[in-house]
Amino acid sequence: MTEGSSPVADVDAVVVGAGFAGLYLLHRLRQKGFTARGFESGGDVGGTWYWNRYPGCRCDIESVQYSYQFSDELQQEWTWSERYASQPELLAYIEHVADRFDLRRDITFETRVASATFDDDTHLWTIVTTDREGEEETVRSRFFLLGSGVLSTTSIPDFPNRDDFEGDTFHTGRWPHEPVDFSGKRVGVIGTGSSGIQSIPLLAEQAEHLYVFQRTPNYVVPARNRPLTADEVAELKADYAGFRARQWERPSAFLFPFNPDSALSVSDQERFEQFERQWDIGGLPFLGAFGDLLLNAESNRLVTEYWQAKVREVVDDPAIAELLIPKGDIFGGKRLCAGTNYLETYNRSDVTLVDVSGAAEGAAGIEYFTSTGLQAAGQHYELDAVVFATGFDAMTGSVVAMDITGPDGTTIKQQWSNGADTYLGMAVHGFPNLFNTQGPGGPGVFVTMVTGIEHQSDWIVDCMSYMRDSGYTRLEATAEAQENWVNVVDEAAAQSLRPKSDSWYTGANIPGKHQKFMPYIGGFPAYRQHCQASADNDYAGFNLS
Ligand code: NA7
Repeated sequence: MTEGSSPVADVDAVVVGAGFAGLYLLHRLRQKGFTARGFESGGDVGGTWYWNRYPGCRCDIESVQYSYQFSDELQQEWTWSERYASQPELLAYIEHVADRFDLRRDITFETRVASATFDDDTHLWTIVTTDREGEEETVRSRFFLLGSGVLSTTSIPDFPNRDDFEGDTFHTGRWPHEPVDFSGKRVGVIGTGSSGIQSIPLLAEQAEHLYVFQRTPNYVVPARNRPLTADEVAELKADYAGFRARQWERPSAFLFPFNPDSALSVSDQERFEQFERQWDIGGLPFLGAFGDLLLNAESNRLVTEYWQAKVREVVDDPAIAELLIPKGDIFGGKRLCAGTNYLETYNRSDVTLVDVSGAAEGAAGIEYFTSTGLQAAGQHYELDAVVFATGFDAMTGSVVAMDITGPDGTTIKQQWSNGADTYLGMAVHGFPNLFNTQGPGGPGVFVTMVTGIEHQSDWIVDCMSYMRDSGYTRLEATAEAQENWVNVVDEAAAQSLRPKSDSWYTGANIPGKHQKFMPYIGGFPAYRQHCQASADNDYAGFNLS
């Protein structure tokens, strides 16, 4: 730029992240003739599946559904080997997509977006990135598109003296690329969410002794992962389009046996048999046993009762079984966990479950670390390694980590400190020409992620095309449209029992974070209608200029 001239855009869009969302955005932008640059802090594509390499890591949604559908050639040439793909297979798939559509050439790896500032004179974002060596680059872009991840900003609680520990430490969401050998080691795992539940059985197989420090037990059902048969794959590939169409009509964009009846509408015996059928299917589809498990407190109590009996059946020691049963929490309020040999692992003599809830008399949870282990519930545990399976600053963490400043000087971090309000889950009043994917106010994790990503990305790039065709250079969600959308999101949440649970959906897992149930849970078909209605009405809810 020469002095005095107004800056020009380097690209039409900057895309943050090279996971499922970032990659598809880049592909779609290219298809529609937009120029784009992607920035990714990791060393390669993959997002969640690049970072989460812990033992046992796999998807809890069936792979044939948790995959792209924009290209039938891709669907036909890729064959999933298991019902729930493991992390290596998912990563191989994403790498294949990146190669097949030549997406890496637009992406700068090992580079973070540090800041983005919108200039209201030029209608451009000035984006500053920092690479691993601290080198900065500035890019001017018309649009700023975020695919930075729902569960990508790891969280490790601030345990006293944590740095004193001289053994090895790991976070499940930042697992090393080299294999880690825990043989002969005393290993502590902190956290019993999905990541803990997937990794604990495999860590137990390796470690000399495994100590699981559990603050809150979680509901877990058997995943029942298995290889896909050749017949299943052939049947799917013969009508992938029909399968996808049916998927799109489900509230979660996830096909599984679903019984719409109330759990209260059948006899005790019929209810038990239905729970048994769904238990045998395994995984998250267990929640499809009855239509009102998450709507009606009595139905939820009945499924909880069924589940508790299963725990007592599987776990040999009655005292351990009681510790593994959540006290008073909604069944499925937190994301239901799908495990393999999880409960059974507590029958091993080389696994100790330590209650760090602080509930026992005189106990105070994890008190502090020492050079050789940690002090918890009044006792010192000597450890060689600690695995933090302590989760993420979900949904907003990766967005507020960037210094994103709107035209009035407000940062998105400041604006979201009292609640992450959005319009349609993609736009934020005060932040023109910015679109987020899978963020607060969107269906996010309540629809099959990859399907939701494709839908939002298509909508975003269509909106950009509309602006290009109409000569608009600035778009901003109106305050009124955003307020109305927040009400739609809140009303949908109010129908469900889920917000009653403290979870990462509500921000409760991060001390000091504003607490509110963030996702839109009105269902994928309803969400698509809302998005379509805006598009059909010249992007109603936005000011365009
Ligand atoms: P989660 O589900 O947020 O689980 C984190 C776990 O870490 C959970 O058991 C927490 O207990 C525990 N935790 C957090 N802080 C502490 C402290 N201070 N002391 C003891 N224990 C603690 O994260 P995941 O990675 O397992 O799963 C996230 C999502 O990824 C999952 O839902 C799937 O969608 C995929 P708490 O319940 O807070 O008492």
